[in-house]
Amino acid sequence: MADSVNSTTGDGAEPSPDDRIAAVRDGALAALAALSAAETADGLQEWRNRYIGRSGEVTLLLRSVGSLPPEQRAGFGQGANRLKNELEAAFDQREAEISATTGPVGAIDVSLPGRTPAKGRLHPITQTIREITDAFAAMGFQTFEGPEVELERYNFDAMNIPSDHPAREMFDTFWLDRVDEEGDRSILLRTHTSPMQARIMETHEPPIRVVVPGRCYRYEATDASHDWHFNQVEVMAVDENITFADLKGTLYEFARRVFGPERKVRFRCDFFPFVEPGVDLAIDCFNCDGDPACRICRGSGWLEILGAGMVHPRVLRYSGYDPERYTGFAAGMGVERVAMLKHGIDDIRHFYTNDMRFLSQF
Ligand code: FA5
Repeated sequence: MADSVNSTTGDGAEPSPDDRIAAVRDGALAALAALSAAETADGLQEWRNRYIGRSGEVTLLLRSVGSLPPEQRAGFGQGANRLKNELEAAFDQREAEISATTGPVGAIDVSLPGRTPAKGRLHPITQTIREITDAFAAMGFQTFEGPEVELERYNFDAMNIPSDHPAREMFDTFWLDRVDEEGDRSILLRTHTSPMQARIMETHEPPIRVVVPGRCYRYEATDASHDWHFNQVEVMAVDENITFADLKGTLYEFARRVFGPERKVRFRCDFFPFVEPGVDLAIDCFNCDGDPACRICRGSGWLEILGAGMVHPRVLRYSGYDPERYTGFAAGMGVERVAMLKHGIDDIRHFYTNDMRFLSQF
């Protein structure tokens, strides 16, 4: 743009002031006429910036008035102002012409087919957590959440697993490097949601009926039904006179609500240091009829979804409850396992690979 303002004549002499105005005028009008009807608002705006904008060629002409000999200044200034008005009028006219053929410049063409907005959705595990907590809410259970980075004291000691107890080996644990005053590592990524049993009992009075969804972490090898991080929902009821029949009735009702009445449920004795007696609950495998090669149930015909039992008297006592007066049941279920059974998913790792072909099915 500076070229036309400072251009010289072919013989090297400075162009006259009138020639400079004429050169800008010719260039600007030619460029304006060349803007095709297909031109967008951008093309018009570019032209405006180049010629009559704040740093446009006409503005530069006007700014150069001061450098002319005094006798030329008034005439040149008037000529440049006239050019500015002329180009503004030409611009308005051209814009109107283009609008007449294409519609208002920059306007939205409402006759174009619409674009479907991409709709987000909840992750299948979030959906499953909500289904589980809803099923328990209908039975009077409140939902709580707790920390994923947990103190050893809650994850193990409060759960009747002191540091010298072999049951610690049941949990392959991610420890944080931070050490306490004794030089021990005492903070970890929780291995289960059970520590929330103690946290809730410490801060609440019976009767307690709670469910606690949340992530858990274990330093273990992954396969079709095990991941190194997964979600659990802890279930706990504590009051006077809670019995094993309450545990069975509640978990059967949960299974009926979430899986439907036709699915088979199996209770078996199991050991967890924080319950007595302990059980695990399994649902019949959707993938096979006891085929030994089944990668989900390894031929057992069942997929375990939760551990449960009557809250151990030591756990009650640790949290300040009198086990002579209060009893309770607790359970911890794997959310991914529930989702696998509900939707017939044959590998737990599908949930966390972020493959839209998988996720968009839910
Ligand atoms: C526990 O974690 C106990 N806290 C459960 C419990 C709570 C028992 C209250 C008694 C009273 P377990 O390690 O079995 O137990 O895990 C419970 C459930 O979490 C399993 O049944 C399974 O569904 C799920 N789970 C455990 N490990 C994994 C894993 N690596 N990947 C996916 N799901 C898992």
